[in-house]
Amino acid sequence: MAVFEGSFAQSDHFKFAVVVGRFNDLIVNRLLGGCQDALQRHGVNITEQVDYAWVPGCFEVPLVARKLAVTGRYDAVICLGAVIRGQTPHFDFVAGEVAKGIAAAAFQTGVPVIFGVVTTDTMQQALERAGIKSNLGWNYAMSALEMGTLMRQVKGLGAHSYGQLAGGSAAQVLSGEANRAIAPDVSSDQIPS
Ligand code: INI
Repeated sequence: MAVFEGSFAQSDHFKFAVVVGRFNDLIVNRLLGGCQDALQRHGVNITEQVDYAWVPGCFEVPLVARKLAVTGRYDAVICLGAVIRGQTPHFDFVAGEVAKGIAAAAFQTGVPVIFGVVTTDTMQQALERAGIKSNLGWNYAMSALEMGTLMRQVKGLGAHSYGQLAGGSAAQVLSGEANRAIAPDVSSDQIPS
């Protein structure tokens, strides 16, 4: 039996990217602070081991997250943003697109892309999640550490092991052909295995 589980240590050789949507910067700056605090307290040098990208808002986050993930340089990409319903009628579009885009970026590249986007009805709720009560930036960093360490564990597994774990003939899921089907514009040597 194999049990794969990420940990929160052994992060000294890890590399992370953080993509921040600047919109609602009062909130996102606090999320970024919480995220950096958690990374730092788990042994990550937040200047040398972390790269940062700033984009105008959440809508632009997935494009840059995917671009960074596909380089293969990062153990995880952390996406931070805040979408607040009270401020705009297009909350649903922005929130929906950023969620879909982040999921696609992870799935297409094989790199953990963390959904660190606070979606709330009011600014008060957003503030509560960005430091007044707790700071979800911390949780997003922990997810990145956990997924980064987990992916290093499973990276060496061949298709045979995957088939066994999935309980069947899922080996082809890891093949270049399948990757090309979900990410036709990314050549297979760019997709981290
Ligand atoms: N971007 C956000 O990150 N959060 C929001 O709440 C938001 N609202 O409410 O409009 C928002 N809009 C900007 C959007 O992400 C794009 O930057 C913009 O539409 C340009 O493409």
